[in-house]
Amino acid sequence: MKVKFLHVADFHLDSKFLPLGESQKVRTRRKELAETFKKFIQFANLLKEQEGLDFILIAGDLFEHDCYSPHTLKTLLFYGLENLKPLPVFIAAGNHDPLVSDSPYVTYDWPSNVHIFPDSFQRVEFRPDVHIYGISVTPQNLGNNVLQELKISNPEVINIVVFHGAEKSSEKELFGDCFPFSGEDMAAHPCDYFALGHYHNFRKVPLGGDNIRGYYSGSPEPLNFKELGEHYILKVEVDKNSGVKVEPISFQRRIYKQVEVDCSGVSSLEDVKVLIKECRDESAVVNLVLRGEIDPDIRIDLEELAEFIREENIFFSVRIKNATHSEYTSEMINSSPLAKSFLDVVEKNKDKYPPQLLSVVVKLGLDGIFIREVRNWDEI
Ligand SMILES: [Mn+2]
Repeated sequence: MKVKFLHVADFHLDSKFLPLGESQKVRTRRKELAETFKKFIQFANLLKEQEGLDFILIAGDLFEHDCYSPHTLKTLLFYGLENLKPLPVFIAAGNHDPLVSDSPYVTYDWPSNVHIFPDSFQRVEFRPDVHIYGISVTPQNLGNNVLQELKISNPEVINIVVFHGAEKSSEKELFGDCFPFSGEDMAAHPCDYFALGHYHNFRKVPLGGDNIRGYYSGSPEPLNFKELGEHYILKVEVDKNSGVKVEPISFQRRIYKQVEVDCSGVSSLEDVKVLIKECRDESAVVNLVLRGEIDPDIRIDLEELAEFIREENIFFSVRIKNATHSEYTSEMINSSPLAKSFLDVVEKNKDKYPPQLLSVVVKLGLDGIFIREVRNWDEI
């Protein structure tokens, strides 16, 4: 008893790519995303011919409800899905492409090999020995823990579940509240594979636990600066006896990466520019982090640096974070009545707040007083 399929999620076709800012770059990324979708279709067809493929699962956020273009739907999406015939394609809508009355899922005729799951769990008997359960997101059911509603009718067959939801493994990862669930909710069901969408990087579920049966394929293309590293679609084989084999395959067109530049000891912004230039990668979308201890009198002008990077075409696109810090000497503090009274206030309140919080307050306060800039605020 076995089955082979592709699991994809979070294509976000026609994504706004907002963080890129410049419209030319947004257009380029949209085209690249479309190319990646075409490659996925070609790959599915090739696999179907060469080694056999049973179906495709799409775990939500295929497009974005508020910015899809009919052109993309017809000439890219429907055309591609039509091309896969007779291969069945199962779609569970996500929070960006919810199943609402004016959704293209409802208003357009989809190719006949496509099945769109409704707003509560539905079982499709793909074969007598393979059952697929899926559910689509709507504004009404979005906050539900849908795994608590799931009922598996026959544990003896291969059971596959597809939905777009957030594994709540730690407070830090709260990512909206779309179909929240935990590893325990998943473990309660006799299922062989959970095809998940929502998190844009590949990851296994439960995160950090054993008994892995769920996978986030992640988005095939990175969509914002946080989505670093490799992005995949998944080729999955489920064998009721020997278990699950998952092979991540990447068609990614552009790498998003983090570049760290140590600015310790620079004597001007020009020095920082030289250091940045050494990291040149014209094709990469870069999360640039400036680190190190610098003279508090040297101001890191992020706008000027961004302009420089654009003019010199050092990266395709960049977001810069100033994580440098300055040590303020006692001479400096004594020379500033404001700094002195600020530190007095902190000292007087030191029993009321955790020391970690106070050290952040001191850092931000002294930066504000001496360099008139707040650095690193998003790490707090
Ligand atoms: Mn998404």
